[in-house]
Amino acid sequence: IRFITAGESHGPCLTAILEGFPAGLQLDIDAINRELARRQQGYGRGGRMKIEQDKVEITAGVRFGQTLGSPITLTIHNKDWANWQERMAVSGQPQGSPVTAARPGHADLTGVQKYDRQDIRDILERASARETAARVAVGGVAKQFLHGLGMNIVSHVTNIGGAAVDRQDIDYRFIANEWTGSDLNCVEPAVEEKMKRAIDAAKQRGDTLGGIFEVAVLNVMPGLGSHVQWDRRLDTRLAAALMSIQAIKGIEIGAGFTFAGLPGAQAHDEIFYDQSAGYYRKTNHAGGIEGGMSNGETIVARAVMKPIPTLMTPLASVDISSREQVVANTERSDVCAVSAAAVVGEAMTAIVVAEAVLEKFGGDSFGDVLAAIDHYRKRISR
Ligand code: EPS
Repeated sequence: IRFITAGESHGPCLTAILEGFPAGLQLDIDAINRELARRQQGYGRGGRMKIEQDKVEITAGVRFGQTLGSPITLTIHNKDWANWQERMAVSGQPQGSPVTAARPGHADLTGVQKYDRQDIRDILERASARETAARVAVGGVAKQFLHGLGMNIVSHVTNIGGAAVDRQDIDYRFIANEWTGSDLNCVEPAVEEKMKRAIDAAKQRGDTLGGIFEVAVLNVMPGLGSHVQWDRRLDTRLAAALMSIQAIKGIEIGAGFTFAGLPGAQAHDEIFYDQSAGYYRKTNHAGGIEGGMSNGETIVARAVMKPIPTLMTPLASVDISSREQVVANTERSDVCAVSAAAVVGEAMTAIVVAEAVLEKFGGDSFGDVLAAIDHYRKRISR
């Protein structure tokens, strides 16, 4: 499967086209909308989220609730467009004053240099993480496909501005089956309170915060991805997909950077066998991926998000038209969006895993995929 998105943050809509998706999947559009709503939540989001109530409109690839195997087109209308029609008009003369004070940490400066633009808005409109709404819609389709195969994708926030969950024994089944979520998607209420206070303090200073989220995939079959080529490794693709989310600066799989301090005897997950359970491990430092392939354990990846670069107490910068030293542009923005990024992380993970499933098991129809998986499971359990 492949997908691309289009759309500016304050343009009329965001659009995604998803191609290569099998026919015959019963699609629940309300479930996609619930994912979109989850992405909009989170303590520390800005005024924009009060304007938008993201809903997906599907205009291709689905008939009577079922996917057709043809490209699926997903559109999310921007309600805020009503307030930006002149400044974001497709035709006519430029309206409003251009943005010229580049924000450190944003695409602003390099974007205008690269694309030969004089108004930073020409760059920031597309660099904005608003684009991730389209990815969450695509991920909503991928998630339903994986659910149909018995897999589950969850996320939680482990760190915001240094307020961190230190528990190592996160129970992903609890998150998947019982947890109903919270304001910041953090499973420890006491830590979440600290996170909220950190966000409040940052807001008061006109500052922003980043953090870390974790994504897990449960009930994955072994053998997704491959050791035979660099770009077929599941961890390669998962890391790239998570890194592609705006403001993400680092990825870990399983024990990740803590491997640096572990001797081999403690680092690797010993293998056991049981008649009913088959092969299993008692630990999961590998994060469910060995040799670039899923090994049947829960896939665990973490991503760190830098603080949002739009500060209400702005940093030093340069005006791109006068070249004078100024302070950066201030815009209405979020103080912290890590819990939203976690939902985007689930979506990107779902897309990567769905792609790997379709590569391994082929199938133009959902029924073909199920049959191929059934055959494979029987073979590896012999
Ligand atoms: C964003 C700036 C803010 C955020 C936006 C991302 O938007 P605005 O400039 O309209 O206030 O709210 O996020 C979303 C709109 C969204 O849907 O997540 C930015 O500059 O990246």
